[in-house]
Amino acid sequence: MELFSDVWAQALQSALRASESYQHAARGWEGAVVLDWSDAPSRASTNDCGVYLDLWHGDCRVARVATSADYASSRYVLSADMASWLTVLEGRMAPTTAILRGKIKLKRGSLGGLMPHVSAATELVRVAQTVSRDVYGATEPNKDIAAPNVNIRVTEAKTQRAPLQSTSAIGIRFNLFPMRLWEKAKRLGIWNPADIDFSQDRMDWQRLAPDEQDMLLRLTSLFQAGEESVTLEILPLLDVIAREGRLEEQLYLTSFLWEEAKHVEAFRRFFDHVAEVTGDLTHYHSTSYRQLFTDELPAAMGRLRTDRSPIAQARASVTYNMIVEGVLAETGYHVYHRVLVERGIMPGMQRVAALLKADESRHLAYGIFLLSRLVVEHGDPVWQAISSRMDELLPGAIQIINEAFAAYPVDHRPFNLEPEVFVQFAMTQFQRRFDRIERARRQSIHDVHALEAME
Ligand code: MN3
Ligand code: FE
Repeated sequence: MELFSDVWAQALQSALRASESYQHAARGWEGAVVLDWSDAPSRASTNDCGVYLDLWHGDCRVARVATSADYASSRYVLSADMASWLTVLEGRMAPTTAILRGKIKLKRGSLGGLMPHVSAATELVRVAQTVSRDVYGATEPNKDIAAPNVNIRVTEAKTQRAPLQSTSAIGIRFNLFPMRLWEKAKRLGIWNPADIDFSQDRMDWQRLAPDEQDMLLRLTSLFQAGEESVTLEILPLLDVIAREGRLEEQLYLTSFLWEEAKHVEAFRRFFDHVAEVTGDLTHYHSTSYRQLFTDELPAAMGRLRTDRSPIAQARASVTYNMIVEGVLAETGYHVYHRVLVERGIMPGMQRVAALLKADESRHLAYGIFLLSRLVVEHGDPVWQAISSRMDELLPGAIQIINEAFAAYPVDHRPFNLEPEVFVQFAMTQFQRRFDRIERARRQSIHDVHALEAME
């Protein structure tokens, strides 16, 4: 009895047909999928080592070992080596993460088309996990790793401050990575939102089509609420770093907070002086958006008030830096900036987007540094916490992109924007950073400080 056999395919079909949660999650899904085993030893041609699933509105109509014709007619071919399939089937990596990290490759079909069906894919994999356990005896997903409450080396909240550093023999270590970021922040982060001239922007705004205005209002309201959230939620991290006596990091983090505050100001100036809207904008905030910004971010950051463990710090930084800043803010500003530049409109907001991108790249560089330092200092338990936190949040983050586009007809999207553009950019950046942090498992603290100041 093997994975990717006919018996496995049929067991999977029965389990899918018996699963109410799959039927519900996949009710909007139409189209066949081939799950391809790329390094199968029996492989004679490129098209004969996969399982074909004909999936239709929550049903699995056919399941069998895929034929060449199945490969050619399927909407999606998802391909991976056995090690990667097992990572997913044993619950060690979420399917979305596996696709985004390139562990599972899309040999056929578009990522953009798959995105609206994140929950269907997740349910399918969950069912496949139970089948693999029953039929194949695969191990239970590692609950210890996934559980949010794992703590290692929990240190009691210090009530006493570490001795002052700048008057000690240590002084300030200008060569450390955070000090190099601080130097950059003092040169590049001193722009003033109040100095930006929005007069041309206002004229350009009035000439936009209603759906284009709606799209820009939507994106800006997501940016605005996001920037306010990160400004409010960064404080517990500053407190942890201060109490650990990491002076150089604390110096840099003062610029981090000040920059987030200016981002809040800059977007509000757009609403006040360009779009001239006064009403409530929260109707643009979708379910997944609220989940991340109202629940996950405040919970992960707020936890640092009572739990300063490396695991809690890692989960907070993944949420704040990797997901909110890395997947969402940076991608959003990149696409927003490109749209305005390509249309040659709103020079004031072009400048805002360019400045924000530069500021955020320093924030992300700090996030990568912090996570790498935690991995070097505390080893694999922290790496596992990072990886499982990314799995928890990535599907929802992608869902936010998808939900932002749901308001517009597929064949008539404002500015001809495709969700695919966002996802591709986010994926490339995300992979690069994930790999960077993973390298820290084999590195020393010296290597981590030798990071490029601008990644
Ligand atoms: Mn910001
Ligand atoms: Fe930021």
